Amino acid sequence: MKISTEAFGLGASLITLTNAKGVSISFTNFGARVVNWVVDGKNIVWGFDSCQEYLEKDTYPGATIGRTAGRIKDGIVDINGQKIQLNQNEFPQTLHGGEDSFETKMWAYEVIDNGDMAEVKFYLTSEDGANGYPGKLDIVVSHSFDDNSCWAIDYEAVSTKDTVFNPTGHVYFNLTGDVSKPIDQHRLKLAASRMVALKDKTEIVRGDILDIKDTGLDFRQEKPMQDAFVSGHEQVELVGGIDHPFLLDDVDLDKEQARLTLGDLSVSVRTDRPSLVIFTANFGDLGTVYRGKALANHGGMTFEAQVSPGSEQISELGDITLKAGEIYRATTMYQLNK
Ligand code: FUC
Repeated sequence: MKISTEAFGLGASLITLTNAKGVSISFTNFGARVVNWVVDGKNIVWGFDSCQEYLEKDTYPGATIGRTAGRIKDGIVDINGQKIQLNQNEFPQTLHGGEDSFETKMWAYEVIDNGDMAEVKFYLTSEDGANGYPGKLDIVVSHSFDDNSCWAIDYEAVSTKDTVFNPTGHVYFNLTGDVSKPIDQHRLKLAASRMVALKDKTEIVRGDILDIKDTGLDFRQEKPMQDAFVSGHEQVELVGGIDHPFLLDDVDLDKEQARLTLGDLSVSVRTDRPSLVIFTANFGDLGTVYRGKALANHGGMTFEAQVSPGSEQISELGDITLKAGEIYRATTMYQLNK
């Protein structure tokens, strides 16, 4: 593995790993995020050119999200029967762990070269009470990349107090390499026959799980994203695309859960988390400029592996409690095929 490091602004680094196939992937310790994934000259993930640009435009793309990914209604969680108020950065909700969370932190890091695989390990301590979350939390997020072009994210964390923890990775893909082109013609295969319904434009959960078999949101047979966008499905109409937790039918790290394809390029997703939040960048005509190109509506899509948001309202979704001293572990992998 070829490894290079350069300055990325505000004292941060950009670390680039290039494998034997000539595919490269870059990470920065600002938000422990992925910035570039370049195959045949095409950059297939959203990214900016410096930390400053993330702060000016959007701090979420590619970032490690935490302590809790997605929206928590009224920012209230129940820990051991006690109601805890979290920072309400999308008032009255908590989004992605509250304001200035993992995505804007400078993480410590080290790079480990194992020959046909290299690993960038990011370290962060989140103080007891940060954004209202109990417990001092030590987190390690490891991004590894190998000669088969498999990018894996491993999470490990431990808290000094009982708390809640549900991180994710916020990479946006656009396999055209150009964010001004919508992902409508990307084909998706997704092993999910159920999805969590959203209530209204606040995008908190409604309280029910929807059977999506044979609807516009059923991707068990591969089909273009466009088919969902024009399906007229009430949940698609509500948010102008997809911004939903899909519940995986068979949670198993060894199984392909999702595959996004455009032409001869595809990315398959594996995870040990029970759901994938797919967000199709329903930003309308916002037009944020990435690498000189103005973002189109549906100019990218995420696969945010996590326990589905809304577990406070729907217990079937899982439990995001992390007990004091218990080790949290999770893994998600993105495999590039071409
Ligand atoms: C995703 C979405 C949200 C939000 C954010 C930036 O996780 O679920 O709606 O816009 O990212």
